[in-house]
Parts: sequence; structure tokens; C-alpha cells
Amino acid sequence: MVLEKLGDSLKQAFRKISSLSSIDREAVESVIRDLQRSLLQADVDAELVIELSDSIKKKVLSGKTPPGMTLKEHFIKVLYDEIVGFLGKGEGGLEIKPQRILLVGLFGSGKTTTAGKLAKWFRSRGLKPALVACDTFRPAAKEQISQTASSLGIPAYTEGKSPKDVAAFALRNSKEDVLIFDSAGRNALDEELARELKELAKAAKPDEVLLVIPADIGQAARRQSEEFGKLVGITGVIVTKMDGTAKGGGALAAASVSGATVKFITTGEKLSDIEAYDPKRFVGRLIGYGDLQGLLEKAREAGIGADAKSAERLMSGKFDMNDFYEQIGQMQKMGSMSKIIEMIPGLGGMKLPKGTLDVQEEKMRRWRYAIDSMTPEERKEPDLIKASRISRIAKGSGVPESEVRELLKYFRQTQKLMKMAKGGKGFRRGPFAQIAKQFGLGGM
Ligand SMILES: Nc1nc2c(ncn2[C@@H]2O[C@H](COP(=O)(O)OP(=O)(O)OP(=O)(O)O)[C@@H](O)[C@H]2O)c(=O)[nH]1
Ligand SMILES: [Mg+2]
Repeated sequence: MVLEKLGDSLKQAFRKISSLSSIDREAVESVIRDLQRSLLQADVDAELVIELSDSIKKKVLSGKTPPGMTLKEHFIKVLYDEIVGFLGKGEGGLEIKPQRILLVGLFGSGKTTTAGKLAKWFRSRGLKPALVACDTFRPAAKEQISQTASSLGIPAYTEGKSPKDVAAFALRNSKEDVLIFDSAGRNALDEELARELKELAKAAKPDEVLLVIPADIGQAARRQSEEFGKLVGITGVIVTKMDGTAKGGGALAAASVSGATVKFITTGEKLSDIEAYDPKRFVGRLIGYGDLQGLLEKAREAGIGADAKSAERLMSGKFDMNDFYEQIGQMQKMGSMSKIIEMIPGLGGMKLPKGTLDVQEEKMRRWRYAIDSMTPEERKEPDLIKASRISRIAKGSGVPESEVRELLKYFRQTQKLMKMAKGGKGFRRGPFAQIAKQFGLGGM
């Protein structure tokens, strides 16, 4: 996974907040110290790290906790929002419309490969792309473009001696919606490259000039995007090779602070290894919590938690088929359980057996029918349910026996999870304990 290490340490920071017994200056500082360490390891500029830390500290300790939020929730929210803001702004990607895109960047940054990836990206969104081989500097560059284009089944325009000639030829002869202009790299953005790119831009008249930067340059991405921005003008950045380095965080933060928008990241050598960059989604995935805000809102909308008695029972470790029935109903309102689990700090990081919680809605509905067909005793003591009862329940509910068995198995797993979580520390008093309780995951 991309930036696994940064993700792990961020996850830990959130978990730590959940486990704190009170939020005071010392607690905030200790979480921030952890955060600083992990950001520095991701090659984020030290000065930026300090700025971020100060901003988080100020917001959390200002005493202005939004109404309806505990200080702990507030802390989590501030941390999350600040990290998102830090790693980028706005949504990435490009508008799905006819346009011309010029890719610029230093040697080996991934321009030519990215040209192919972008073509594929647009094609799968219903547009007709073509590649334009404006790297006349490296002998094999035109060949590389032609090969990529033919593997995608799209045209490549390669005719012309100089970059601007190739561009002009393409503009005269192409009928495609999206033209992607590759350009030559250099060791540095020197005068020669600047002149060539300016000339090329004049001929190609691009709507977008995207700087291609490899993630492994880390914080140096700031200077590079500033320089390219000043000398040739850029409308955005693509950070490549996110798969091969721990420095991606530094590159993203640096590009963002330079004022550029990161439009895409690429994560491998295959033509499909590209994605529109959305800092919110990226951070959500990085820390494995999904969207924190969405979770809070959903929980409120669903009006869950009315049944405090059931929650009490769960806290005390009792958990029978009646509780399970209720849970399933609540989950149906909220989406799959594994998704919900991912969104709960402290649980998101819990290592659960794969597939344990992956229950589809359709199945939940049938399970409820099956539980409806159980007797009150069976619901109180599911252990009573043996073969003959399974077959009776299956007949009564119209749910296949195999699924009734699956339901029982899932019930037992959940019961075990409840016990396990009850034994664990930290989460019991965490900010999300209330929400967890409402999901029937209480007592953690
Ligand atoms: N792992 C990985 N490799 C990548 C990625 N993007 C590009 N590469 C590799 O990086 C190398 C250079 O890519 P190119 O697309 O040729 O780079 P370029 O900027 O066009 O290079 P020049 O034209 O020589 O300046 C190739 O081996 C690519 O396969 C990526 O996202 N992940
Ligand atoms: Mg190239």
C-alpha cells in the first residue's frame, strides 16, 4: 500500500487520542510529538511540520470546542482536517471535457508513462485521447510514445523535427478530444529547457500544463514546482512513483505549499496505476478510518442509540440473538459493518480476521427473517440451536439452511469480538465509545 508507514503512524496518533483519559496540554503535545516524528520520516519540511503542530495546538487548546462535541472528538476532528489540508487542497483530477494537456518535468520523472496513463484515464471516461510526441531530444522517445499509444489503440502524433513542429502538426491533423503532449526532460530546469518549453507551449496552446514530479524527491518538490511555475507556468502537479518511496507525504505537502494543486498521483508502472488525487479520500484511506465526519453525521441521522438498555446489556458483556437482531437493523441503515468498523478510531486499526465483518445488506435482510423464525428461548440462548432446529428455522423463514448456519457462525464471531473488546483498554472511554455502543460494539 502507498505510504504504509505514514499511515500506520497516523493511525497510532488517532488511537492514542482515543485512549487518553483527559485532553490537556501535555496530552496534546504528546500526540503532536508522535505526529511530528512520522511527518519528518516522510520527508516533510521541518518548518512546515512546526507550522502544522502550532496550528493544531492552537485550535485544540483554544477552549473553543464546537457545541455537541467532546474535546476529544474535537481533537480528532482538528487533527484529521489539518492533515487533509496539509496534504493538499481541493479535489484533483481534470474536467472531463476536450482539452490539451502539456506534461513537463525533469529527466525520468515519469512524463511519458504518465501521458499514457492520462490517455487511458480520459478514454475510460468516454473521451477520445491522442498522444503527441514532443520529446525530440531523446532518440527513443517517439518510439516509446508510439508503443504506448498502440497498446491503448489510440493515435500518436510523432511527425516533426522540433517539439513545436510536432505540436503544430498534431493540431493540424488531429480530430481527437484530448491531446496529451509529452515533452523532453533535462537534468535541471535550465534556460535551454525553459526556452524549449515556452516555445512548445506557444505552439500547443495547452489548457493544462502539468508538472510531473517523482515522489522520491520528497520536500524538494516545493522548489521544483515553484521554479517551473515561475519559468513556464504550471496549472497543476502530478506526483509519480508513490508506490516506491516513503517520501510521498513530503512531496505532497511540498507541492501543496508551493501553491500548486496536485491533480493526480501514480502508483505503479501499469497504465492503470493513476488516480485523481483527493486529499480527503487519500488521508481517509491512509489512516483507514474512512470519512470521520461522515460517520458522525450518519450516526446522528440514523438516530441510533435510543435503546440505552440494550447498550447497557452490551456493556455488561451479555449479547444474545435479540441484540444481534437489533444490530443488524441498525447496520442496514448505515452500510456494511466492515465499513463502519473502519470508520471508528481505535477499531479501524484492530486486526480482525479477514471477511469477519463483511456482511452484505441483502444477507442482513434474510438473517432477520431467520431470527424472526426463532423461538424466544433460541434467541436468548442461540447455543440451543442444533441441526433439527436449523432445518425448522430454514423452512419457517425461507432462508437456506446454509445461511442459517452462517448466521449462527457470524453471531458467535461477533459475540467473541464483544468479549475481546470488552477486555481491551482504551476504547471503553474513547470518544467514540458512544457511537460504538450504538452499533452494539459497546463496552470497548
Ligand atoms: N514504480 C513506478 N514507476 C514509474 C511510475 N511512473 C513511471 N515509472 C517508471 O519511471 C521510469 C521513467 O518513466 P518515463 O515515463 O520514461 O519518464 P520521463 O519523465 O518520460 O523520462 P524522460 O523522457 O527521460 O525525461 C520508467 O521506468 C517508468 O516505468 C510509477 O508511478 N511507479
Ligand atoms: Mg519521456
